[in-house]
Amino acid sequence: MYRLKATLLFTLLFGAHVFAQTKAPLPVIPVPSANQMRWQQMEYYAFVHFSINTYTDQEWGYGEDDPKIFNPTQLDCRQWARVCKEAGMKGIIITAKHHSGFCLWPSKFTEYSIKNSPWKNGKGDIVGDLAKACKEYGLKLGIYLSPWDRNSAVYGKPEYITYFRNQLKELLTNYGDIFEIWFDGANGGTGYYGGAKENRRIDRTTYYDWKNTYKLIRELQPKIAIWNDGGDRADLRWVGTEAGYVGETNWSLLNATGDVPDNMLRYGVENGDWWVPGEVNTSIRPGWFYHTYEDSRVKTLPQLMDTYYNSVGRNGTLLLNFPIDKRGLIHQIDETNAIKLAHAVKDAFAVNLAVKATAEADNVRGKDSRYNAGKAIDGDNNTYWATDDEVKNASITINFNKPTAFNNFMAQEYIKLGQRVKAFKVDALVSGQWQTVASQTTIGYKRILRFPTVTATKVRLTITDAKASPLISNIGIYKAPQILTAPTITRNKAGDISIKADDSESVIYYSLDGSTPTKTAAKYGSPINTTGKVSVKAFAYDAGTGKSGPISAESFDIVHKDWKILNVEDSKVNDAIDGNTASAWYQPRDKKLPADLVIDLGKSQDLTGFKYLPGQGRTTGIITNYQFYVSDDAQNWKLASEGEFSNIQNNPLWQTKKFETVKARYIKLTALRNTQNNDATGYAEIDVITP
Ligand code: FUL
Repeated sequence: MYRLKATLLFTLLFGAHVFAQTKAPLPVIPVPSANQMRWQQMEYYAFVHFSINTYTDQEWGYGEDDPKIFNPTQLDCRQWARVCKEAGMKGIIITAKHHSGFCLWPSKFTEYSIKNSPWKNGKGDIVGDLAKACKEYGLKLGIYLSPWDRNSAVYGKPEYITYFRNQLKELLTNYGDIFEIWFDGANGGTGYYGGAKENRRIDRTTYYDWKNTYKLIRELQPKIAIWNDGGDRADLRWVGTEAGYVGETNWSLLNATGDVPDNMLRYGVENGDWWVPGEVNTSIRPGWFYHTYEDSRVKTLPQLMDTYYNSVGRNGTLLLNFPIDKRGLIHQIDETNAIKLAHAVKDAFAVNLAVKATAEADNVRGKDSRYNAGKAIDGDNNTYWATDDEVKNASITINFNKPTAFNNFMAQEYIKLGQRVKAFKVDALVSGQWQTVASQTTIGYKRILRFPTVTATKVRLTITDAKASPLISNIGIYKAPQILTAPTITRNKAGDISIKADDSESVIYYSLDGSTPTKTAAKYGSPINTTGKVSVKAFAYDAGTGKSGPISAESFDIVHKDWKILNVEDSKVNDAIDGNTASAWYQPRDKKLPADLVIDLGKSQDLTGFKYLPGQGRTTGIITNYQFYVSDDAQNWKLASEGEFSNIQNNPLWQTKKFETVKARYIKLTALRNTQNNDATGYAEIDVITP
């Protein structure tokens, strides 16, 4: 009894004293929910886009295509899961229903699904197959259910919400745990709508009654993370682009209410009152759906590596899309490149040089060993270096004790107690002198910086500003191997081909006949003049390491040398046919739609299609609906093609339209509508396709 009392007294006196000195840091609100935390730790997972429009070569199905055309010959969800696993991903989100309304599971509530396709005689269930495959490979499953349904007769009416929720119930009940649900922001517009074929507009803020839809979702799947681009705030946010990056400054916060303009999507809101972390969604190819003509446009290792650093390395997660091909498989090139990324990431972060070093901080919370510098290099995410409450500017120094080369720096905040760091810098002690390697803003869950190799004995992380005492749970210092980039191949109006590598020290080898170049191929020196169709391939070679970079490929059709734009006086209009994708021409401000661009090809040609590239890096003047005419005399025009450039707003890349062969000397592209429903019209390039 006496001993118990003594212990109690001791604890009260001394224990309380120690406790008072080193109270655990209070959270800086808002903080992530357990679901958001679990999701963030996944870091990298896959999207698969597959639907009826895979078979019509479209990005967006209109909702009218016959389910009979959906007939994959080798569909294998286990292949998808194997590739994703080998690619280092932690889950797969499937387009169970894309905008066309076509369902990849046999929904009881519609006939527009695989049950009316020839695949497995209508007895198949792709969502079910994928759920099984994910289980087998230890991956989590996510669902994309398009709120917009271009097939449904009741889309736009209140009955559709019941239909939509019925489908949600099927998907969230029958396939086990779902880690994420994805509701795309493209909502309303033209569609088949059960034969009505009309334009249906909805009010994105009210139509779906998200509040009650979320309630239903959380009841069915308590551990889910909800991604929503429009409507009410959900758990995760879009980063405002599909190009594969989030802002360098990236707060995992938004405000619970109010509009979310692009800059908030990109950078978050520093003083936001709602935890909404960013997810970087991008495709491994230009499009989300499979198109054979994109086989040579699969993102290469350096491009994927950039995407990785610009997402996972910037406090985001990476949702990388594989377009499933017509066979029902992830294409070999996509597989190869994604696995190369996994190896490169593994190699880059294989050895954390900080682990064997010692660490010291200029301030440690309550001088308590539970919060000392060592906690930032112990490899444990649940421990952290913390400062006293009032200290928002502090340094931690990692001492290698000998000159050590590195080119990557990684830091993580203990975000369970909120995102705090507003600014930081990294210095290196090189030959006894401190040099600043990087000055940056936010850290968040994970921040990775790349820079030219430095050899230093010490590395110092200084938090220069924070919302409250910074809590650093992990620091990583790495020497990542160099990655050679694929050279850029361009052809100007005169037909001169230029090839450029990002690395100025490498040698470029190339071929002009579509064959794969090797080190015995021609060495690039200066621009090569070409007069006709040509298929160029090139790669950079680093003689220092004996390593070759990835091969880049570009195909060019007939040269533009004799092309003239007839209906515009402005000489800058040539930017639309100069072969330089970085330059663009825009119709004068007072020009109303429809707007024409008439081109004289110099002589009569057999044409089988055309290509349009909107101005790059600008969000204005992007044509969505067009007509394409041909003529022999620039007087009498014949319509060769008309339609929409689907998803061009989010993916403003080359648009290819094919048509029946026609002979013509003059072409006319008529812009009917643009992404912003105003009259701006721009062209980075227009090209033709010949047989
Ligand atoms: C976009 C959609 O319109 C695309 O088709 C794709 O599904 C992408 C992930 O989201 O906004």
